Amino acid sequence: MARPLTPSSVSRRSFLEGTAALGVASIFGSSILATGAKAQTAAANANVLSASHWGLFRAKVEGGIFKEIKPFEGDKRPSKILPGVLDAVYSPTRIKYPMVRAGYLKDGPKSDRSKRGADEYVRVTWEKALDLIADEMKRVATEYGPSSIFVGSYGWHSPGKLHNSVTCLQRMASFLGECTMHTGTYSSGATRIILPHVTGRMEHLQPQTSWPVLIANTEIAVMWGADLLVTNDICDNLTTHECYEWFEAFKKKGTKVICIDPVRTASAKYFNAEWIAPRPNTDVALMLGIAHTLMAEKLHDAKFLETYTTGFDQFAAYLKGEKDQTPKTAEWAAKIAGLDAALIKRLAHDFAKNRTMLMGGLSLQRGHHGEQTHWMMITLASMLGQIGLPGGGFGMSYHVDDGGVPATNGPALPGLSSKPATPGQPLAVEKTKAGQTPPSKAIPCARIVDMLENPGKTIDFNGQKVVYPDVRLVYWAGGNPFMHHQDRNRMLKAYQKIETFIVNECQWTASARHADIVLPATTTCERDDIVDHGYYTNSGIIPMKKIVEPLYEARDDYEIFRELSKRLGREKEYTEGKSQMDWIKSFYDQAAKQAAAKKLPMPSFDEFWNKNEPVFFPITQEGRDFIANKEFRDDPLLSALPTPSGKIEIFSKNIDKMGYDDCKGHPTWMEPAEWLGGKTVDKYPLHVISSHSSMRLHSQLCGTVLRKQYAVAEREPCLINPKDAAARGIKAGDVVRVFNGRGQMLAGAVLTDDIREGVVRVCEGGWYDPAEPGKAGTLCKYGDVNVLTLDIGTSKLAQSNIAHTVTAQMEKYTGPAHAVTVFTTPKNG
Ligand code: PGD
Repeated sequence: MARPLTPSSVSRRSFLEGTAALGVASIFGSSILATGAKAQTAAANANVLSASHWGLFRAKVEGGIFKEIKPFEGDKRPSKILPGVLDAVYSPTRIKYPMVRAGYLKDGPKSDRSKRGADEYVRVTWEKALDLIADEMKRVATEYGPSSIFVGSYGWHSPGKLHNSVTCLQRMASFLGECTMHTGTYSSGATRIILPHVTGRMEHLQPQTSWPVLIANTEIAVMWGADLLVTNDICDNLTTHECYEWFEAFKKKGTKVICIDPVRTASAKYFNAEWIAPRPNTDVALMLGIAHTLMAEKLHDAKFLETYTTGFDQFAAYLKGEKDQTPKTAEWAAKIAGLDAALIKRLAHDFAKNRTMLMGGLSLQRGHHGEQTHWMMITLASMLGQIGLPGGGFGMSYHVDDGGVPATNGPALPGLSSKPATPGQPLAVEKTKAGQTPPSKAIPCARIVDMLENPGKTIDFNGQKVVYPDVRLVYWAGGNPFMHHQDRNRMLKAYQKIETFIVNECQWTASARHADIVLPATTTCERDDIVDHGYYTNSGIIPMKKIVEPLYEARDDYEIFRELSKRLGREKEYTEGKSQMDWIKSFYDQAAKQAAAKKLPMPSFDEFWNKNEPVFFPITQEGRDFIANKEFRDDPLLSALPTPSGKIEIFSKNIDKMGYDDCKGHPTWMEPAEWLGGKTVDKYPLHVISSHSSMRLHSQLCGTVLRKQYAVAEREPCLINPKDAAARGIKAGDVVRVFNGRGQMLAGAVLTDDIREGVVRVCEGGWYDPAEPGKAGTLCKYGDVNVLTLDIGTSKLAQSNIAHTVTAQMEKYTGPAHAVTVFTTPKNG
């Protein structure tokens, strides 16, 4: 049942502190001006329906203050972290005013950049801040060419089809010329590059065999590096957590679940799963051991392999060890994965004898040679021969965005485009000397630090060459690079090379604290928007009405970039003559047109908006009965896959032709740079994994009252096996130092048998809190795990991040006391 969530913290703290200091009228006054004449005004007393990454909710507003948040009645499992959405609006970490780093205000791009992170901030007017940015963008674009401006700005920002901060930024930047973008994601960077070579598709974006089909047919579900229960709490756009109803039914049916994960996850416990805990980063070896057993015992489906796949022979030769004299037996795999060979053989037998669904999580591919994991999983599923059968095969997104929930036939809701309809002539042209290869327009997102360090360097990427641009200005809106990127200390130094770093943010994140110019952005609660429900299911359209007027001097990203476009002489091109409400209505009307063609009734926009209720579309029978790859199985010729052979490519000629030493023509086990069987363990004997937290979304909401529920000794929790803790004299609740050659951080020890010996877990997303700001190598006082991680690409193929490939050491912390200070406003802020 949905119940009101009223964090005791809400009435307290910063909002009232803020109003006391400034007076409500002055706060609202400046904000109203900021949002422009066309913006709607939030009612002083109201119940407003709106949406967040954590679900749909109703907001109670009294006297212009957001007082209470209540999950939507139709939410199947309201998120326990919804109170954080309210708290984030009034959090002491809110950025209140446009701010400029003192050194930058004095010396501009020639400032002492080693002061980033350490310098004080100075409050400036919006006019001043916007003029500074526009002038600097024009200067860099004309002096060095538009590619010297990086607007890749990767990040999860907030849901909403209009105020997509990344899109707004790139729309404005398009007027300058071709600025540098990113390609790929930190999330699925390896799989999205490898799988189009294997099945012709990004499998994690495909509809999955539906849960009703799994309930009726699956005999074994293997949750492999996937914590369905935790990561389905959030959604890229909007969820009402439908999947949890199906989880319950699946559990009731009593289907066997196996969780393969170094951590006994929340899902393992919920589904009463058999827990198998291999050494981190050894899943490919484990899969190879299973595959070898299948082949050796003739349990593999030779007919399926012949009809639907290509290249099994080359792979079989590798399994047998024909070239390397190393058969990939269960015994071989057992040594690598730290498991029993008998268990690996049993898995092969059980998978072959039962209808088995392999559910691969994205964490698997966030490691060195991450391309291999999902490729090998599909190879294993091919050997089992159940792809396209009800309840069998593989699925790569059961862990996120309600994957597997039956779909509707609802319309797609369009949103603002990063490309204006009539951009006009670019304001600047690229400067390339004769004979010089022009820089690439986009770089693989996780290679940004390498790019900053090495302008002009050429790297391999998926059969192509990428030439790094000489980036002088970085603009981020809607992401937190000083959280999401690996090897913080290397990053800190690389960022000192750029002349200007600009950040639009709602919160004083570490990224904002390292920027030269910081602009305060509204949260979703302070602006009007619209969003679609269900990432894979198109199951509804939700009005996101403004709940309260923008706090302090926060402005919407859309308006910030409109103002910057105006300064570039392109305001009309940016707005296309539309107000915010015109855009929102136009998105809705386009969806309504599609819906009418599908005979799905939708109210008029005015009715929808004024009623302030969602529009939902019904699940279809096709959605309920959906079986992934059924068409391919039924007719492999007419429904051939979009690969060169039309089949599943266990051997890819295209990849083989690239000649990469770190990504061969078929799935291969390659030792990761750091792992429990590797060389680094002599000094750093613990493998660190950084799963996604159940209490926030990446770094979002880390600055809120929710932290009280999970922080240990005020730090990010670090799970450690009691045996590893005892060997180090560590007790539950101790402050520990986790360190390796790249960095060091404090954390709070949590002793648990739910983690494999030799492995520790610190969730990603903890805010970076340097003891000596601006100094590389300094201790992180809170627990940003990316001070420890390694920043190299998965391979030449995908060049994605390898956040889960890292070893470290841990000790009880006995050094000087350090208060955590990142969850406050910086001086003058
Ligand atoms: P978020 O914390 O979601 O992380 O990296 P990402 O940068 O997406 O950052 C979003 C930021 O946008 C927040 O700071 C938020 O305040 C801000 N924001 C929200 N709404 C708005 C808005 O309307 N306007 C503006 N201007 N800002 C807004 C996530 C990335 O981290 C991802 S996707 C993955 S999968 C990776 N995972 C790992 C991992 O597993 N392990 C490690 N060690 N590291 C990882 N990093 C990656």
